[in-house]
Amino acid sequence: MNLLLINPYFEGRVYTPSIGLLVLATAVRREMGISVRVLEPSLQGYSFQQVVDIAKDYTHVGISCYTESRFSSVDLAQAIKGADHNKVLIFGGPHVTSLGSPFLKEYPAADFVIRSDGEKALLGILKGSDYSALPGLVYRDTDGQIVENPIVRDKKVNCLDIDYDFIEDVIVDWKDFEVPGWLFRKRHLPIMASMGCPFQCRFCAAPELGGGLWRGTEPPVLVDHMERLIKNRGIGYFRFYDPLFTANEKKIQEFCKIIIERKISVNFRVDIRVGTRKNTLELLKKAGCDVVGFGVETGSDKLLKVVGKGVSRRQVLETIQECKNLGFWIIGFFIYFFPHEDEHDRRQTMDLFKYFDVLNIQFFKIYPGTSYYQEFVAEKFMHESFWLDRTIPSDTYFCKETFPQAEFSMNEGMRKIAMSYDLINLKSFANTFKRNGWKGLISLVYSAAHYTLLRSDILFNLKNYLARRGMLEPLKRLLAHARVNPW
Ligand code: B12
Ligand code: SF4
Repeated sequence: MNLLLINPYFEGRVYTPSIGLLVLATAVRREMGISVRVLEPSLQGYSFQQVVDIAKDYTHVGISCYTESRFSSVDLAQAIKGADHNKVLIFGGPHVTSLGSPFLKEYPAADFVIRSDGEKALLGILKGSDYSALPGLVYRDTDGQIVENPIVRDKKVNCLDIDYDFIEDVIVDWKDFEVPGWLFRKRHLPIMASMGCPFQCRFCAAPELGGGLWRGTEPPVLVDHMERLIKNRGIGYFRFYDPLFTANEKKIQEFCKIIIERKISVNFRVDIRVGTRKNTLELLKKAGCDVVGFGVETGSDKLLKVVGKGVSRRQVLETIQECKNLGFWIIGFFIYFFPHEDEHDRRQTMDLFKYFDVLNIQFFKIYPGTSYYQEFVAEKFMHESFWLDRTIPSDTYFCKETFPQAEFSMNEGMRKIAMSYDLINLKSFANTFKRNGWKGLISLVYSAAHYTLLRSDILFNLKNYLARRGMLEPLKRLLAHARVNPW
């Protein structure tokens, strides 16, 4: 018996190996001693067919399924099952956690779905335990009826003690590319010390996935763990991927104080929440946290209320100011094109861009399990079958093509996002230089040309023309290979 775990993205998109798959791989190898392999095709350069071929050597195959990767994960499962009917195929991850039994019903190639934390049920399947006792397991009983076991969430954090050897080829040179240049000289490592989030943002699936439960690691345990990684792997910079690192500020202050007392020389990045207290920020900075990210999402008070962010524009500005005063490198996460967003809201959002060192602007997408999805179902804009419909793109943007009530088409939205990046680059020369060093000048010329071409529709029309003739994707691949990205 052996196990292959796959994150089925085949081109770009994934920058960091999945910590969830590492948690599962570590747990299975530790407890059962069987051979386990983790595949990150997008990061390791494996094609779809290569993954199908590798799977031939494994008895059990686990596939992680995000909403974006729902079709590629199913196609992969079907190809693997098609090559050998005896393979046991297990699905887990956010998309199937939200969907549960309808997913298993629709796709016979899937033998099991595991909802939420996967370790216990996965180990149970491998050990041949009684299915009815496995938490979060969705399976077919002897009569072929689908049974859905309740989710039971462990209070213990499972994401800390993972074995990075499973993806050594990826991790050895892994970098968080959003940080200032001087941090690039250090050895980077993605890490996670807490799970879940107690907040209720309406666009996010976290409230449903984690049941509102936040679980954290005790500060001394976390620092010991970091010291081991510094010593054994030569790590100089940790990127914490915790959904909300600062959920318990008392614990975070204790964590910082231990680092300071032990005089550990390390840098790290965490995601904070708007409203994080000044003394917590001060301690973080002192302990070596030079980079903070935070999800602002929108600069409009109206929308901050509608999306349930629980903070105001004034609080956003205060947190920005405090971070600036303390000298943090700050990364802002924003979302464009929420339902009912208008040009005034977007201008208010854009007005905040100038304060950030790095921006991450996303096109609003609908995910199952979110409050927006429930609202759309109630208003009959969507139905459960939406997620199974192949005519709907895997990226579920709130765009005209998919939702007639949306303001923009996908192309129009993408163009607005690209133009926002260019504009902000042009408007804040100082930041551009700070971000890109001597390459800043090239970056400014590039943004000016890109913006002009987009505005005058030349690039936009060219892109559409190429897409219609099926030439856009090959060209994009070629340019990506040459490390040029004009889109
Ligand atoms: C941290 C995080 C990230 C990090 C990932 C860090 C890492 N290297 O793992 C980064 C920033 C890279 C990221 C990227 C993305 N993310 Co994200 N992310 C989160 C976040 C905040 C926490 C996730 C978490 O707690 N992970 C902890 C680990 C231990 O859990 P896990 O990965 O989920 O794995 C466990 C279970 O899901 C399950 N499981 C997972 N896979 C499998 C497979 C099998 C076979 C089994 C049995 C079980 C199983 O078992 C695992 C161990 O218990 C959540 C929101 C939240 N608060 O929950 C969003 C979230 C999961 N992300 C989301 C999305 C959309 C994405 C992206 C697609 C965004 C994008 N467009 O680029 C990418 C996809 C990346 C990928 N597939 O590789 C959505 C998912 C919604 C959905 N239905 O698909 C969420 C819910 C946020 C949201 N918008 O609602 N993300
Ligand atoms: S967006 Fe962030 S703060 Fe809001 S519910 Fe999701 S993980 Fe929590």
